[in-house]
Amino acid sequence: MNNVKSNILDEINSLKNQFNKEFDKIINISDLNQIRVNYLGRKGFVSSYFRRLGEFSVEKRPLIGNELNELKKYIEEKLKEVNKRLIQIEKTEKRYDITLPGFKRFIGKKHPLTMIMEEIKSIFSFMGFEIAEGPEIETDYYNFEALNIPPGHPARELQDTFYLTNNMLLRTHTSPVQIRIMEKTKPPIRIIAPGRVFRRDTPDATHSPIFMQVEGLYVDKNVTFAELKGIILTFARAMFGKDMKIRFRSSFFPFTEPSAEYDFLCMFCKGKGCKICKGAGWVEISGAGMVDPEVFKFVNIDPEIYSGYAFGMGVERIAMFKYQIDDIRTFYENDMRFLNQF
Ligand code: 2NM
Repeated sequence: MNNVKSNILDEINSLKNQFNKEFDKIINISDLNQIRVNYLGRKGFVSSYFRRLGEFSVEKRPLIGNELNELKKYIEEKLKEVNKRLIQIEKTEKRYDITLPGFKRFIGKKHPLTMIMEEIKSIFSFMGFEIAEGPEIETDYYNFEALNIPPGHPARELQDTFYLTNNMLLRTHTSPVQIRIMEKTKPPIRIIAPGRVFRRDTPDATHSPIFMQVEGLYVDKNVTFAELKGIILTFARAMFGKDMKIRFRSSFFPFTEPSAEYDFLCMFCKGKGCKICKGAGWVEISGAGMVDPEVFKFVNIDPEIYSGYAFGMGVERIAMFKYQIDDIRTFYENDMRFLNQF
């Protein structure tokens, strides 16, 4: 009898070991269900031992019954726990197909014109210029009249300007910003006016009806043309290198007197003459001059006390020289093959 008892207890123990081995191999819900049926089902291992209880004496039955109940509880607990984990995994796999390739993320970067604009602003900020902004929709007064461009002047013509009404237009330069600042500020004034400007031009490799400008203005007592040349030269060297040279040619603007157009030494051939500068050794940048006393009268600055210089530059043009781009239109096409190069 003792023998029988110890045998059945050994058998129950080895059944537990067998269960543990099979339990470790469960990888999905169907494995789990199979094991549940094999061990806990009506015809399963545990039930078959319960059915054999009658073979043992009344005194032994509680001990064996207790062992079997413990084993049943043990198996139930372990299966419940793995069931929970498997359900969680199946839910996740339904939401995400982990076999798909990942999404490639673009790392954004600044547009080349933004980078050049920031560089220009930074160079002039370093030289003590404040940054001033104003509206892109302007009145005839600020865009033309206060700049000494009277009615009938060719610069006002319908071909050159986008008019919204008789009196309202898209600014053709950022000079109106300078007028607005001079109206309400007592000199010294030292500003740059960066921004978008508009002209009725047919697009080609060097023209765009929308482009960007930076204009500079310095008004104080005893401001001279020599300082203007100094600031332009300092800018040229900061932008294109310390061996850069500049050249002024006399010119005319209604809002400056005297006026000049200024050139930079060709960055590509260093003055020797090449295709970019068409053999000249110089590339034209923009215009500059001493603020005309007529303009000062519009903004109530006394030209007997103050003088000032002003200059302009096209941002696209500077960027085209810096990056060797031969067509202004490529800046606005948003072609990633172009933009990714910078
Ligand atoms: C240029 C060339 C020369 C200019 C003049 C003024 C103002 F408001 F002071 F009169 N602002 N900008 C100026 C002068 C702009 O761009 C080609």
